[in-house]
Amino acid sequence: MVKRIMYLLVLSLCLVLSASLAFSYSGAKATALKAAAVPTIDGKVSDGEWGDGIYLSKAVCLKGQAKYNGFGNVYQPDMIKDENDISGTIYCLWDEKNLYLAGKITDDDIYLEKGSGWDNDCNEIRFSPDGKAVIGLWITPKLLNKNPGWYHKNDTNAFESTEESTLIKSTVTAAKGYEWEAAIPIADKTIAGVNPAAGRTVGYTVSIGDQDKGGAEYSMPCWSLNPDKWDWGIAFWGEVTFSAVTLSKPSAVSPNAKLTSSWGDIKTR
Ligand SMILES: [Ca+2]
Ligand SMILES: [Ca+2]
Ligand SMILES: [Ca+2]
Repeated sequence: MVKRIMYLLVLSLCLVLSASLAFSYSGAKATALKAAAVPTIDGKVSDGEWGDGIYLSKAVCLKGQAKYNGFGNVYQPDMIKDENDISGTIYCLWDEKNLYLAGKITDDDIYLEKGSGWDNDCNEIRFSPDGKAVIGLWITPKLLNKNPGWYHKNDTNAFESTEESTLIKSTVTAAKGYEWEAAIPIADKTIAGVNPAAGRTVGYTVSIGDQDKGGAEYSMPCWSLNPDKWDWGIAFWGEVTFSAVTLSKPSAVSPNAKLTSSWGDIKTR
């Protein structure tokens, strides 16, 4: 444990010294562990399969009335009732072949009627390799209530599309929530620019889009280390480092990561 803590301290110091990205980051440091065992992409986030993730709920999201966040999204955190309304955990692992992403979301009113990413219940995950270009993924368990899909927009190659994807598997439980898993080949155009590799650091931000009542409501828990500040850089963006440390032992899925930004294991801050 001591060795691990020392490793994290050194890692954190290196990150501070090497920080040169353009966004005014929130100060959040996350580590995405390497997948020793490839997650089974079956649309079920099994205990221990993904390690710990970043937990999002009303308690850790931005407060206040509807706000524009700079990406074209309006956040309405005041409309979130409780953890049953919307909450959940987003996961990230990597290896030489794939970037692995997953989400396990509690939502008491599933809405998947639309053919776009953000008009449905969805998870938003963005990376930025340089603090300028954004690689955005809006992943929904079902497009038009049929199959998993996503809207993705990548500034590094100007690729933008909405489509179903066989890379994503999902499970929807009406009135309770949904979960999804994806293995995205590193060379896939949707994530061009992320280039996960041991020691590489990129910007990231995650949030959950929640449509309820027939799509009439759009509240969005957005993870933030500065929930009282609405500046989109300070509030939303953190840095994630892809680590050579592997997720090698099963660990319980933690709903308590809260403000600790961690993907794959308990890490940092
Ligand atoms: Ca699985
Ligand atoms: Ca809801
Ligand atoms: Ca919903």
